[in-house]
Amino acid sequence: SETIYLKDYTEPHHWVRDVHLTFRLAPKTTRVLSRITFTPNDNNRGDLVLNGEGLTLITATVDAAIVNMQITDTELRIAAADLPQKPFVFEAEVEIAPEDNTALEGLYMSSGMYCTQCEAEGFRKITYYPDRPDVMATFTVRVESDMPVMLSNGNPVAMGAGWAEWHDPWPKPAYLFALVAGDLLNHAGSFTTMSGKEVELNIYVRRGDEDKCAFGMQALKDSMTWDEQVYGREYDLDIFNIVAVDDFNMGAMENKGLNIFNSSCVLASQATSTDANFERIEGIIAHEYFHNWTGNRITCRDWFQLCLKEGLTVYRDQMFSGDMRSHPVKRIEEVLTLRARQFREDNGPLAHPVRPESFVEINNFYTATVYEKGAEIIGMLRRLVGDDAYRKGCDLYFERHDGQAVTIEDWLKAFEDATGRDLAHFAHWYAQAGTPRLSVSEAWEDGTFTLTFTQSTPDTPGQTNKGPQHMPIAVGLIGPNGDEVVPTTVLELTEATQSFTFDGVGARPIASILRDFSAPVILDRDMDAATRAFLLAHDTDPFQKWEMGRMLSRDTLVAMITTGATPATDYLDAIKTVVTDDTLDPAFRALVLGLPSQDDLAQTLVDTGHTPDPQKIYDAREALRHTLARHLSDEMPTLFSRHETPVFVPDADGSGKRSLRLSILSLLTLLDGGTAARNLFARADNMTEQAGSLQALLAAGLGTDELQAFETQWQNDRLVMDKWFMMQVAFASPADAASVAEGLTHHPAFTMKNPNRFRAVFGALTANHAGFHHESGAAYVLLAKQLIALDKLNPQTAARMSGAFETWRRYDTSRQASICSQLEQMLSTRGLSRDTTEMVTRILG
Ligand code: HT7
Ligand code: ZN
Repeated sequence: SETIYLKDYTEPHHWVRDVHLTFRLAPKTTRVLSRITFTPNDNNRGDLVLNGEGLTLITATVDAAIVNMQITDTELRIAAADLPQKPFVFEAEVEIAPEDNTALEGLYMSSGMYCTQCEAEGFRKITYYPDRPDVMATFTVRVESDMPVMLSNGNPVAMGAGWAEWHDPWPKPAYLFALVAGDLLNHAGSFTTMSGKEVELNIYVRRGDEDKCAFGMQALKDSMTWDEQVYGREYDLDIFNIVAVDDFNMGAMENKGLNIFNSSCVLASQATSTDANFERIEGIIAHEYFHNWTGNRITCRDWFQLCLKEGLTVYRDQMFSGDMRSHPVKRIEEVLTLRARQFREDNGPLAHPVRPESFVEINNFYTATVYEKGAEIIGMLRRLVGDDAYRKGCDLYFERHDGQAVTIEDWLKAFEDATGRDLAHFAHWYAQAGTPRLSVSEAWEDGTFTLTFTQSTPDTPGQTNKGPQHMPIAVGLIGPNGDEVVPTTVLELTEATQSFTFDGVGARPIASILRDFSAPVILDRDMDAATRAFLLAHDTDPFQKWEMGRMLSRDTLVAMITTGATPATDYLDAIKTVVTDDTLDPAFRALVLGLPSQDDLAQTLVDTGHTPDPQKIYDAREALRHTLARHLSDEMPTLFSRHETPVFVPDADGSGKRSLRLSILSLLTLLDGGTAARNLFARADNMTEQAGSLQALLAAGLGTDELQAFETQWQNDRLVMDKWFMMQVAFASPADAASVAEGLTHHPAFTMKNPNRFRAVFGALTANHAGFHHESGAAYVLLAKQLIALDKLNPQTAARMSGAFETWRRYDTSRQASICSQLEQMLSTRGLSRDTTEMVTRILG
C-alpha cells in the first residue's frame, strides 16, 4: 500500500465552487446524481482527479458532453488536455448498495435507516469527488425515498411526498457531508443565539428511544451557550439536527448542521445510563457542537493537520465539562485516560507525533496522541501565554481563517501575532513523538530553594536524538507546618537542564511539582513515602494531592509484587484520612481510593527493570483491595449509607456521591459476602447503582443470579445489553476470561456487525489485563481469530482493536512469542485490509 507524506502536499488541480447531489435511495441500488462546478487552479494546473471507490458508473459528462476518462479502483481521471481551461460542470450518475456496506463508511444502513459517515475518506464511496479537506464547496442535496424523515446538511429548502431538499450555504469539505433517511421520531427544542436568531434543534431517534433525549438536548443548549460566552462563537444555521444511529464506528461525527451519533453517546435515561454515560454524553455532544467552529468553519488543509481540529476541540470540550462539573475531578480523570491511552501509545511501536509525517490509512491516526496529547498542547499554550492572550489568539485565528482549510503553522502564527511571542520552539510538541521524562532535584541553602530540572525524550519509531521541549511546569512550595509558602508559579522549561531559585524561604519547603498536570510528561522524582503522605494531606493543588495518594498506592503494589511486602499501616492510614474527610468532594475521595490499573502496574514494573507477570499483578491488587477493606471496615457502613442519593440527578454532586458509595460497596462486598450489594441491586432505581452493585458482586466472584436477572430485565435494550456483555468479560477471573468471551460470541444477541457489541465483548477482554495475558495464550488466539473475521466486514474497527497488542514487548519471551505468532497469522491472512495490515505491521515493528 502507498505511504502518503506530509512533505508531498500540493494543492489540487481543481477547486469546487458548488455541488448538487440527488439521492434516489434503495437498499441495493441507490442512485447518486452529481452536478459539480469545477474551476481550474491557476497555481497547479493538471488533470481532473476524482476519488471514487466501489462505485458503479452509469454516466459522466463534462459540460454535458462525453469525454475520455480513465477509471481505476480508486479514481476517475480526465486529462488536462481534454478539459476546458475555465470553470466547467461535471455531471455523473453512480450506483451504490448501502445495504451491503458493513464497513460503516460512506452510505450505509443501520436498523432500516440510511445514514452516512464520510470522515475521513468516506465520501469517495458515495460518488466521484476530490475527497480531500482543502476542497471546500457549498452543497445542495435532494433526497428521494419513501422514508418519513430525510435530512442533510444546512437548512431545509423544500419537501414533498417522497422527497426533501437541503442547502448548506457554508463551504465545506466532503468529509462533513451527511445524509439520513429513516422512520425516525424527533425530540425538538430551540435556542436563541446571542444575536437573537432562533435555531430549531432536533434529536432524531428510533421509535422507542424518544424518552432518552432530554439530557442530550440540555447538553446541546448548554454547549451553545458556553461557546458564545467563553469563545464568542455563535451558531450559523437555522437548524441543528442530531441523529442517533446504532451501528457506528466511533462516538459521533460533526457533519455540518447534522451531527450523527453512536446511540450510546446520545441516548440517556436514569434507568438505563450510568453517571459515567451521562458525563460522556454531555462531553461528546459538546465536542461535536464545538467542531462547528473548530473543524467546520475552519478546517484542516490535509489529514496530517487532524490535531488542528481534534486537539483544540478536545481541549474545548474538557474545559466545558470542567465548567459544568468540577475542574479538579475532570483533570484527574483526563490524566488517568491520558496515561492509560496516550502514554501507552507513545511508549510503544505505534508512537507517532501529534502531527504525523506519513500514513498509509488515515483512519489509523484518530489516536489518543492526536486527540489527547493534541489537547494537552493547547492547554500548555494557554498556560504559557495566559488566559487573556489565549482568547486574543483564538479570536485572531477565527477572524483570519474563517472559511479556510489551514495548518498548525497558521494556528501558531495567530498566537504569535496576537501575543508577540515566538512559538518556534513550542511547535516541536507537534513534531516530536514520545513522552518527555523530567527529573528534578532539590536544594535548600540560606533561605534559597533551588529546583533543577533535566528533561529528555526517548527514541520512538523513526525518531532519535530529540531536543528539549518548551514546557510550563506549575509548582508551589509548602512549609514544614503544612502552610503554602509559595503559591502556584509557572516555570518555563526550554533547555535540557535548567535551575530555578526561590529566595526568602525560611525553612526547607516541600515542593509540589507539576500542579494540575501542567505538561504531559513523566516526572521522575525521588520521594519517600512520608513526603508523599505529607503532600497528600497538605497540598493545595487537588491534582497533586490525588497524585501523591496514587503514587503511594502504586509503590505499595510494586513492593507487594516484587518483594512480597505487606502494605504499610502509614499508607493505609493516609488513604483512610482522605476517604473519611467530609470536607473533601466525595468524587475526589473515590478517585483517591481507586488503585492503579493492572496495565499501569505492568508498565511501572517494566520502567523499574522487572518483567511483569500479569497473574502476580492481579493477585497483588486483589490482596490490597482486601487489606483496604479490612482497614476501612469500621468506617465503611457509614460512608456507604451517608452518600445515598434519594433523588437521582446526573450532576457532579450526585454522581460524586454515588461514585464514593460504589467504591466503598466494592470493598464492603469483599467482607460481607455480598449482602449490601445484593440489597442495592434489588432496589436500585438507576443504572449507576444497578450496574455498580452487580459489578461489586462480580468483582468478588459472586453475582451469578443477579447477572441472570439483569439479562431478563434488559434483554430488549441493546445499550444496556452491551453492559451485560461487557461486565461478564471484564470481571471474569484471569483463567476464565477467554472462554467467557468465546462463549458470549454464541449468544443469540451477539453480532459482529454492531461495533458496540463487538467492543463490549472484545474491548472488555483486552481490558481484563490478567485475562488477556493469561499464560495459556487463549485470549491472544481468540482475539486474533475474531479480528480476522471482523476485518472482512469492518476494517476500521478491526484495525483499531488490534492496538490491544501494542504492548507485547513488555512481557516474557513466551508471551511475546505467542502474540507475535498471532500477529503474523493476521498478516498472512489473504485479503487483510490496508487498515489492519498497517496496524499489525507497525505493532510488529
Ligand atoms: N471527527 C470525528 C472523527 C471520525 C469518525 C467518527 C465516526 C466514525 C468514523 C470516524 N472517523 C473519524 C469524530 C470527532 O472527533 O468528533
Ligand atoms: Zn472531534
